[in-house]
Amino acid sequence: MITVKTKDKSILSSYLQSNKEIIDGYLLRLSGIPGNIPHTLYNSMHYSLAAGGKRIRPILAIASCEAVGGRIEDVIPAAVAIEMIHTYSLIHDDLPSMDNDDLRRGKPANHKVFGEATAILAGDGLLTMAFEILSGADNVEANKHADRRLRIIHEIAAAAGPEGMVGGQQLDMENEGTIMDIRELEELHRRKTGALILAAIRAGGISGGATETQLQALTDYGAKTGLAFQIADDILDVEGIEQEVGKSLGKDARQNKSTYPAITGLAESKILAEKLINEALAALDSFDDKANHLRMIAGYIIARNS
Ligand code: GRG
Repeated sequence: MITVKTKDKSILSSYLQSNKEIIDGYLLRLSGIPGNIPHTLYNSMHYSLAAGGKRIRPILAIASCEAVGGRIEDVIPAAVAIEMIHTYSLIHDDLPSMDNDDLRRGKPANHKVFGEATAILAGDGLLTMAFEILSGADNVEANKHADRRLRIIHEIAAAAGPEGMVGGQQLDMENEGTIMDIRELEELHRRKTGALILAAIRAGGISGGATETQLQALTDYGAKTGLAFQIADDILDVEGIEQEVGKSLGKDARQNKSTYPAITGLAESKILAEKLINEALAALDSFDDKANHLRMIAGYIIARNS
């Protein structure tokens, strides 16, 4: 069993909190200037960005950048863009035509407040704005490494797109009510949840100037943590507390969805998640202490309550 020392727990919680505040600051500043955005669309985008969330993807990007000796300012555009893409996916996922959920991040889902049409556009707005930020010419630091920036844009687009998250969502819809085997479920999760988490980790490494060997190790870490994250999410849907998780729970079982607990049972799901996290930690063996935050986050991914 992965045990987290009390000292590590407090280091991790202040690391998560301080980086969440940094990301919140950028997100709300970037989306905080209505500019030429029509008022209602702006309010709808801002509503979901300001609704909270753990910001785990941007924090993983920052920790990966740190692990290879990069500076936080190098990774901020990618970190912020990925959180915008993630937020768009949650808005669209909650729509009546998709997962039909009323609650997200402890608040009414976007379409419950702004209506379906505006919620769709708010998601579209966040997705496209993410690429505006990633490719923006005003980022002096990122401009020094145009090659890295182009690679990051490509990787994030591929992870979010039809071969990644969007494709995963399609598989999820198609498989509702069917019993998937573990291999099919793993493939679905690799696309729907894992691809964007892995892209965050790789974007962090690329931003920080990782060597190809370091990037491969981060990729191994990211693939394992991405899957463990989704298994933990499946477990929370069964065992979590709605006020803490901030979304409707028990839906997977009601909708007859294939999940790890449904297929392998709760106990086996927990063992698998822990095994994946141990493998993720092993992938970081060649890194020095600069990867310690990344190591601590791995434990948090399966111990979280939201
Ligand atoms: C609609 C294109 C499209 C994609 C939707 C991400 C997704 C695909 C759907 C969201 C529903 C879901 C349970 C996805 C699994 C990924 C996941 C665990 C999302 C929640 O991420 P957290 O826990 O949420 O990081 P916060 O609110 O903390 O940001």
